[in-house]
Amino acid sequence: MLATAGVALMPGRALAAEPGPIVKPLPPEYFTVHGTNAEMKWTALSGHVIPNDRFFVRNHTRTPVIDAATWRLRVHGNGVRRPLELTYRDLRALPSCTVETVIECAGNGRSFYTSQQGQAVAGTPWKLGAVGLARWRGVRLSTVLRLAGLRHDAVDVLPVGLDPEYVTGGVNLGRVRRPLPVEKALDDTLIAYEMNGEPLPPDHGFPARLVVPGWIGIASIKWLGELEVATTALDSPWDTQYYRMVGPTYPAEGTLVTTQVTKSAFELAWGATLPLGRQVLTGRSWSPDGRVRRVDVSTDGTTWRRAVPTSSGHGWLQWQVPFHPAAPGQYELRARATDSRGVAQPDVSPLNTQGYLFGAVVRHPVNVVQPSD
Ligand SMILES: Nc1nc2c(c(=O)[nH]1)N[C@H]1C(S)=C(S)[C@@H](COP(=O)(O)O)O[C@H]1N2
Ligand SMILES: [Mo]
Repeated sequence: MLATAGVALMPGRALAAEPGPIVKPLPPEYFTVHGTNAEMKWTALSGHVIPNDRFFVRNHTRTPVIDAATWRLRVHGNGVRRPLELTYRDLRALPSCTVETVIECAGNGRSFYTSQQGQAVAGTPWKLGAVGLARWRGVRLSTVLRLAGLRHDAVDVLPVGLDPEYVTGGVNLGRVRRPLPVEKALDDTLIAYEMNGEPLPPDHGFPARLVVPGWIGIASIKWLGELEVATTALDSPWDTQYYRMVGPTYPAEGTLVTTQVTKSAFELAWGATLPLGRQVLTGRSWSPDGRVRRVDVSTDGTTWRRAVPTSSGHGWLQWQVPFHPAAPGQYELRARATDSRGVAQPDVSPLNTQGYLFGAVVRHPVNVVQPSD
């Protein structure tokens, strides 16, 4: 492999060619491709953490190729007393910490509004694979904000990505960006430069990205180039036009989406074929505060049994449950997680036009067959 400008070029990939929207290989065993995005297949999982080559990608445009040697992170705005510019080397020299946390798209599970609830929604028709858990290493955003002399009356931080400007319906919305309240910025937000022990892969934000635990994926701006800090509220199309809950049960202007909702998934292909007989089903559940109290599984829609945790539950909870189908045929598997506050996943998610935060119990079809010998 040939390394240039911080990007590993695969053998056979022409140097001069315009890279695709996603740089890394997208083998069909690991991914379902939706335009500029790639969804992780739930059969591609092995350990607790999702390896970099299997982690889902959500790009508004395309993965930019950024040279770490010339990259700068600019921190400016009336919310800081000492505007500054950090090089990659500067960033890596600051005190670091490591967090294991989930990044999940606000639209993860969106397709179930349609397939399960019969409702039309706009956006990428993800199943449950727009989520991943990784070990992120970097510098606390609070460290950088304090270095820049964060003012006590600062209210918002606007991280701006270095990917191409996003043009939709003939309108240029500018660089991908979304304001983050100072409280969250100072709490547990990270400027990450490593993912699972390696420099961030290009598709996941090289050389640096935000990681905002518990919040929807758009908060975790990739290819970070700028942080504008202000003493007045900032906005962007990603909080005024997108990532708002708009629908029959929401106010007309919609409500801002910040945190995620609790979800569960089986580690099975959609419509998987399973043999008749005794077996073990495995899956994972996760919630925005990183804690799941319990998970119940049903294979007939009426009786439920408690799943057995098989991991510490840090970031997401791995679990298993026995399955002993008595007859061949179609089954619908359901997993329902209960979060740390005792709130269980509902049967229905209230409709919103852009299909965000599908937290209802997903009905996962499987086909049980007589094993042929
Ligand atoms: N600059 C930039 N940051 C971005 C995006 C983007 O298109 N551009 N997509 C966001 C969205 S919608 C999600 S869900 C996450 C996905 O992170 P991943 O591609 O590393 O999985 O990145 C977020 N950060
Ligand atoms: Mo997203």
